[in-house]
This record gives sequence, C-alpha cells and structure tokens, in this order.
Amino acid sequence: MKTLEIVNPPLLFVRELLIGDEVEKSNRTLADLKDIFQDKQSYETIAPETLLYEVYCYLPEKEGTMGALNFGITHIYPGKIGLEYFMTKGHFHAQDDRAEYYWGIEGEGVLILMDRQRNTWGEKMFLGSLHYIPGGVAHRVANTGNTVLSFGACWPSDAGHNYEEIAQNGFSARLMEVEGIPQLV
Ligand code: S6P
Ligand code: ZN
Repeated sequence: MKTLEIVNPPLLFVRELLIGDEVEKSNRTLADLKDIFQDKQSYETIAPETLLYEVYCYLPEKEGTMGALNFGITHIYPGKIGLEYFMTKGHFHAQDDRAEYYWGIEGEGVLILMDRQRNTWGEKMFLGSLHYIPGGVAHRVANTGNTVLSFGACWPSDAGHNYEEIAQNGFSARLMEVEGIPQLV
C-alpha cells in the first residue's frame, strides 16, 4: 500500500454476495451432515451430494491470529429431512469464550442457540435481524422458508470451531415443522 494512495477495497458486499479475489468458498452436502438429522429413513431417500449450504469467507489474517476478525456469508438452501429443516452443522468455538455476530440478509430462518448448561432457544432470522452470540454458546441456523436463507457472520480469527461436541451430543432440542410451523422440540 502506497502512502496517500486511494485504492479500491479488497471486498464488495452487495446484497447477499461477498465478492473479492481472496474470498474462499466451501460447500456442505447432505453427506457432510450425516448423523446430524434425526430421520434416518428420510435421509436415505435424498441424494448424499445434495447441496445444503455454501459459505463464502474472508479470512484476512492467519486463522488463530488474536485481535483479527473474519467475515462470512452463508446461503442455506430450502428443504427438509423428514420434519427437520436444512441447517448448518453448528458449533461451539474452540476458544470457548469468543463471541460472534450473525445477521439476516434474505429468506427466513431460526438461529438455534445452546449454552453450556444445554439450554436451547431460538431467534428468528430475516432481512435486518441482528444476533449477538456470546462466548460459550453453540450456534446453528435452520432455513424455515421456501427460498434461500442468507446470513452474515463476523467472528474473531482466533475463535476456531469445535464441531466434535455437537457431532457427539447434538443440541438439546431440534427445530422441526410441527403442525406447519417451526418449533423447538
Ligand atoms: C463461523 C461462523 C459461520 C459458520 C457457517 C457454517 O464461526 O459461525 O461462518 O461457519 O455459517 O456453519 P457451520 O456450523 O457449519 O460452521
Ligand atoms: Zn461461530
């Protein structure tokens, strides 16, 4: 960077799109979420390569850098396995006390939160919803609508991901469609 020069930013964030040379993309298919959904019979009827969600991330510093911030946009496709909505894997942070912001960009969903005492609750997500996720709280998002759900995230670069605990013990409640509406059961 040259002193006094005015340059273009490295990133554009336009509606639901995160654009830039250094943006990294990852996909999660149904096979990546094997064992996460309750209804094993319905799971078997859907192709394992079905795309559940995509994540676009900007990680400006090396993962683990204290004081740095990561930025990401997630797009979850609409769908269900049995009565359970397409959702993210969900995680605690590896550095358990690290917090995070999520915000809704398009579509409809629920942010599912669970604290260390395994109390689970939800916050509705929609365009303009803003969610503070304190440290020590596991987070997962489910798409409860008929269109793509897109949301943003900003988290400390040294937070890391602890997926194992959720893979082993799950959340203490599941977001299911009950009598036509999303409910934690
Ligand atoms: C990272 C942040 C998000 C998620 C993304 C996918 O801390 O919470 O970028 O990684 O929404 O969810 P998951 O649970 O599969 O990582
Ligand atoms: Zn997180």
